[in-house]
Amino acid sequence: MINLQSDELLETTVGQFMIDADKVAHVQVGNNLEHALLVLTKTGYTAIPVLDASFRLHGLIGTNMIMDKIFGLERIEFEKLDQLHVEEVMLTDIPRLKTNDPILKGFGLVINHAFVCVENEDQVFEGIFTRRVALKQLNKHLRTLNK
Ligand code: 2BA
Repeated sequence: MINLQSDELLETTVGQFMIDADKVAHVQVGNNLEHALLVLTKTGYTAIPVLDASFRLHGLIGTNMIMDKIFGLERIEFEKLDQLHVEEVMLTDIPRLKTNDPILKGFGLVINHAFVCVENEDQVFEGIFTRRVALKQLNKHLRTLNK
């Protein structure tokens, strides 16, 4: 257990609490929007990372981005789902963390983002740091302090 009043919390890193890449649903650059919508719907997540074949992080794609792209003036243009690719829709301006970043940096970022992708020095995707994990750790430590 980490004591909030000691330096121990400051020494804790994002890597210790991230969800590892092999447990994170993702799509690849080159996948069409139909595939992305299928993955998002089946996993139940509203947004997931976009990676390339070398597992490098390119951005995020969410159901809202896909729906926004296929809304025409008079109807939903479902035929666009297999014509457009994730890289034409994904969000590329995203915060990124490194495994050895202090957990406090992660806490700060998940105030405005439901999750933040974690990558290594070569931009290879390592996992995600989620708001749920951050709140769980903070809750644990605050309860310990309160005892
Ligand atoms: P959302 O999909 O909007 O999910 C919001 C919260 O709802 C999640 O918060 C989690 O508490 C719950 N939730 C949603 N789908 C779930 C599922 N299939 N299984 C269990 N719980 C689920 P966080 O856990 O903090 O996740 C924040 C965001 O991180 C998620 O937002 C999603 O975009 C992404 N995410 C989390 N785990 C993921 C994974 N294994 N693969 C891909 N993306 C993930």
